[in-house]
Amino acid sequence: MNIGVITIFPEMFESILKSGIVAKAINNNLVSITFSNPRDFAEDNRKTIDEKVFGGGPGMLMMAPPLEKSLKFLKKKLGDDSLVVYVSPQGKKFNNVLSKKVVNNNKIILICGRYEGIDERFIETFVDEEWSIGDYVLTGGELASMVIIDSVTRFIPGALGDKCSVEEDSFENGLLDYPHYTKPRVYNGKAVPDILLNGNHEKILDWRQKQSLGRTWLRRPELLENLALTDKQEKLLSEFIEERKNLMNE
Ligand code: 4FV
Repeated sequence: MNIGVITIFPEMFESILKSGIVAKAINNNLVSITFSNPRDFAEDNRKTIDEKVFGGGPGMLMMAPPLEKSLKFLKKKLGDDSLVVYVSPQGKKFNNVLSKKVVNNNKIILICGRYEGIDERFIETFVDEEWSIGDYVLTGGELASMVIIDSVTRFIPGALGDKCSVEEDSFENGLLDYPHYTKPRVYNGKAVPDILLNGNHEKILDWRQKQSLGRTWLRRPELLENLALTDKQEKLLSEFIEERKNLMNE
């Protein structure tokens, strides 16, 4: 997987290049990250890459020409068929589906805005997709790009130690994850649910499915709307709701 990043702050990415799953994937040649700094393509010796916004208003905007040269530099390295993504609050919400799509595309160039953003004509001319990591405003696209790189890397075969952990991810089956427990068996007077200690895998699977369904119903009911639950899932969810009702009435 080849990732290109256009940013005026490449040093911000040190954190994911030096530690964790992304660093391991890079060392195992599962992913490469190539940076391009628009300042290196600025026309003046002050390396100006931003200007005032036409029509007035606060703040500065990143100019199209240095971004274009920066993009062409990366496309020469990664290939013209790279998916060009601008990360901004105006984009569609990034999620696991988009994340997996990137892995299949195998080449992506992430454009990190700064200031008020970038010239719209660059977006119209060169950007394939605009993605947002959430409805809040960051000071730059770098953190959003690191979020995307981290998420995508998890889906690269071999990047995560235990192959099956991606399959059991949150959202993998459209549901929130079930609760997890580890040693000590009793913590703060709270014991691990017995069901998890009696080794009956069928019952453990049912309990986990019930918890995932119940949590999703409680915390993100909108996720259930676009899910066709099986009869068994419907039964498990109604059991959860019933048990919860009894719990609340105790
Ligand atoms: C953002 C987001 C985001 C907007 C102006 C960078 C900032 C500044 N990117 N998801 N939310 N970007 O806030 O992706 O240029």
